[in-house]
Amino acid sequence: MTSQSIQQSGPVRTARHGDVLVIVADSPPVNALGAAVRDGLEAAIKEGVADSSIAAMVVRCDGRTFFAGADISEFGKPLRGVPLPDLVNMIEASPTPVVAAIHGSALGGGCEMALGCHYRIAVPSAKLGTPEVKLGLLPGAGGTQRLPRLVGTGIALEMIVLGNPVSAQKAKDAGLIDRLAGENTLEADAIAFAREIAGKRPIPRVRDRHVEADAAAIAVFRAEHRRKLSGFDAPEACIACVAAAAERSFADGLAFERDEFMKLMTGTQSAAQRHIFFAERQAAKIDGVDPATPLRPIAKVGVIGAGTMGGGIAMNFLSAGVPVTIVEMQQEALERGTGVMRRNYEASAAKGRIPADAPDKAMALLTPSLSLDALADCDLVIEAVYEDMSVKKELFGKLDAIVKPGAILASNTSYLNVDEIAACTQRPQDVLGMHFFSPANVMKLLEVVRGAKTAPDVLATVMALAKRIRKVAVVAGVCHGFIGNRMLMPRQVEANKLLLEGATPEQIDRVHVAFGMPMGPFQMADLAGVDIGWHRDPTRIENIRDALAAEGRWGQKKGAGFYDYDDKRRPTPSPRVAEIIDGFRTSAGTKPRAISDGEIVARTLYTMVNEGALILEEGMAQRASDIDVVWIYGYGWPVYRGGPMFWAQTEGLDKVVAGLERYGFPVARSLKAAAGNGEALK
Ligand code: T1G
Repeated sequence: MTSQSIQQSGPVRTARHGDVLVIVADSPPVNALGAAVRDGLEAAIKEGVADSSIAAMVVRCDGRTFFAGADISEFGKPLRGVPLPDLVNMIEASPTPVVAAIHGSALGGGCEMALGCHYRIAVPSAKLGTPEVKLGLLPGAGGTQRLPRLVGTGIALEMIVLGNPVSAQKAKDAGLIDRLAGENTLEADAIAFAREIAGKRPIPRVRDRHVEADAAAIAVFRAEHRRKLSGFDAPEACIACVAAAAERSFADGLAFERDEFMKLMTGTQSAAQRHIFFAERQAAKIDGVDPATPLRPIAKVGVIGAGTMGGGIAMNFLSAGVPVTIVEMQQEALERGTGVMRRNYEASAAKGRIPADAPDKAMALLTPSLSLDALADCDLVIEAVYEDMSVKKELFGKLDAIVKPGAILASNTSYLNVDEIAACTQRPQDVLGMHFFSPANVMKLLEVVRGAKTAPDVLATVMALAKRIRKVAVVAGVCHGFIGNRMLMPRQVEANKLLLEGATPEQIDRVHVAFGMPMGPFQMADLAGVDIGWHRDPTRIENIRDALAAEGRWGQKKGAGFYDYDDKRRPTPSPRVAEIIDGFRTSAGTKPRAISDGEIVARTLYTMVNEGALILEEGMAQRASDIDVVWIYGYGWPVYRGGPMFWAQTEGLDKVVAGLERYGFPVARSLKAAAGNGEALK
């Protein structure tokens, strides 16, 4: 059947296929439902309704995906165009049936658009979801009222409160879609389906369906996810809206949803979470490097060191289908490391997180070796050996002679000077840092450390590779600790000083956990290991950490660190640690005083912001939002606070500066200037 193009309204066009009107939106990159798209859709639907020869309509998108949601960049700005809820209601009220034809991801407002349609068809690879909660919001175009009516309270809670998409098959099984199309025949199948349902009456409207109240499902859901949702405003609002779908009329439910949506939209949490959404994507952009820079092909990766870090690093590439050669110096260490990797995969498979055959597939791509020569054909080699400059310098000298020209050499160092390491090779332009965070196969952050001589294409290649291995990469400059660990230092210094002045580990940790961090500085030390970075001389006791390490209080792994632990690793405040701290206070002649939570925040968190401002002044981070991304994805900073630099804005830079000055800290010039001018740190 030939089509006849009738109308183009901005990014939306229509084409008649006999008695079916196909409405096509084309608004790259993700067909976000911005004002022009909404107005175009409104015009197209009105055209179809007004034409009595049209028996049914199909709505679909060009490009890689169905509507991926409202246009987030429009939020916080004056509304233009037809509001999305009104558009969805208009479609649902149409006397001519409308079929949503879905490919890619129908997300947020896109899923709500589909719910307003009368039928839904999708290709098998499509996903449908309502991820608004990840932006600190809730589906605000009727999704909280329509989705429960279509799939029931239980699945609606999973989709709306956790924000995870479902596959087309799961959507079909749940009744969210009516039919699966051929992967490559969506439009034709949708037109055929439209003809099939064109004469059916009554036209099915989701709003006419009923959902039974299910308080038990809600109670079970809340209990199961309490920990993960704590601190966030949006999840509870989502749950209340899903409950309203069963308790109120559709109209009242919509009104309730609208009220709850506006409360969230105007709150700081959503602003923070939307900030991180864009910040994460902005971090992938490298200032001064053409996005079209040709990348070096990375077909094979070498990893040196099969310990915790090396094994975790290797797993990232194996999971992405990239062959890895992993090198250790001793057979026993090599076997232990590869054994840990396999067990990690098998544990994930046992939990259903990866397919049952994934462990074998991944490990089949791994080539263990005891010789650096095995790295000769690798396109990228990452070292994860002992954190010692002389060891790394010697290794890079050897690698320089072994690996092929054009291969990239990366160090996983957490602190050390990448330029010094690069200088041990004849190819400093091919050298950079790739700082993974432990456990490397789990943590999403990757600090990509740009050396003074790192070539632009090398940097662009590694930044692109990060996305391929599902990491969030941030460009860092060469300085001690780069971005994240550098900001950790003032926090650690002040936390230990506060102990000497009268605070306790549990008080400081409690303040940080109440702030939203997954754990406080001392809980983190016990988890990572109090002995990390210790000089290993038990007779040399210069600070509290040395004293703990000297008597074997190395943290959770030893059953004792800053806390005492039972056999289930549950922590309790340690009288022995209190004794040690008192000893240092006495030696220093310090009389312990009561310390307020506010002082702890100022001295451990404001100082981090101050260090972040210095990092920006020195060009060690490209932008303030990059620093936020580092702390969200590398250290678990609560996303609803938007990262340290965003949080400082919401706290008030003048308040941060006043706090720093009150406790005697030299305030970064840029921070003081921004506070004075009422501007944001860039
Ligand atoms: N609005 C505006 N821009 C968006 C966008 C959106 N919804 N989604 C993506 N972009 C931009 C993104 O910033 C990037 O821009 C480019 O598109 C490619 O994105 C009323 C209120 C769809 C799975 O939360 O999950 O609907 O950096 O790099 O990896 O109830 O984008 O190129 O300049 O992520 O292939 C709900 C968010 C909105 C979905 C594709 N929808 N997007 O992933 O590409 S709120 C969402 C995504 C809402 C209603 C409520 C992903 C993707 P640039 P990308 P990708």
